[in-house]
Amino acid sequence: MAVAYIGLGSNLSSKHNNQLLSPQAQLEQALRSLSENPQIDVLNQSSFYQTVAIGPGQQPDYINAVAKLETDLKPIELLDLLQSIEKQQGRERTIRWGARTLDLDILLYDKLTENSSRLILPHPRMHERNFVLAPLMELAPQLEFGDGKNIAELLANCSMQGIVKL
Ligand code: A4P
Ligand code: MG
Repeated sequence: MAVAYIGLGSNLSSKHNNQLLSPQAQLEQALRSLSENPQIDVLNQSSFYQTVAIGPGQQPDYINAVAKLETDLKPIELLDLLQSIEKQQGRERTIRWGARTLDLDILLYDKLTENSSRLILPHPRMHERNFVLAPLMELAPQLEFGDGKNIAELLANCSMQGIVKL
C-alpha cells in the first residue's frame, strides 16, 4: 500500500445529480467518491481554505484542501481515477489555470519521483503554493522533501496573503 496526498481545488459551482454544488460541496463530493472506492482509504483530510485564484483574468476565489490516502492503485491508475471524478463533476478543460469545478492533483505518492508526459511527482508547483502547503502542514507537519527541505521551512517562506482557513 502507498500513501498519497491529493490536492483538491474548486472555484466554480456545477450541477451534480440535479443538485447545484458550491465549490466546498464539490470538494466534499470528491472526498465521498474517493472514500467509496474499494482501493482507497481516506486516512485524513485538512480544513478547507478560501484562497485567491492564481491564474489568468478575474476568477472567483477557490476552496482548497488536501487529503491523505492509502491506496494500492499505481500512480497512473490513481491519476485516471482522479480525472474520472473531475469529469463526473463537470470539469471542462479550456484554458490552463482557468476557473474549474474541480481539480484533483496528486501532490505526493510515497517518496516517488516521476516525470512522464501525464504525471509529474512530486507535483511541480506545490512547494511555492500557500493553498497546498497550509493544508498539507495540518496532515504532515514533519514532511521532508527530496532536496532536504521540510514543509515548515517552505511554509515559512511562503506569503500567507490571500488565504483564509475556514
Ligand atoms: N499532471 C502532471 N502531473 C500531475 C499530478 N501530479 N497530478 C498532468 C495531477 N495531474 C498531473 O492538468 C493538466 C495535466 O497535468 C493533466 O492532464 C495531467 O496529466 P489539468 O488539471 O488538466 O489542468 P490544470 O490544473 O489547469 O493545469 P496544471 O498545470 O496542473 O495547474 P495546477 O498547477 O494544478 O494549477 N489558485 C488557487 N487559489 N487554488 C488552486 O487550486 N489551481 C490552479 C491549477 C491554478 N490556480 C489556483 C489553483
Ligand atoms: Mg490539475
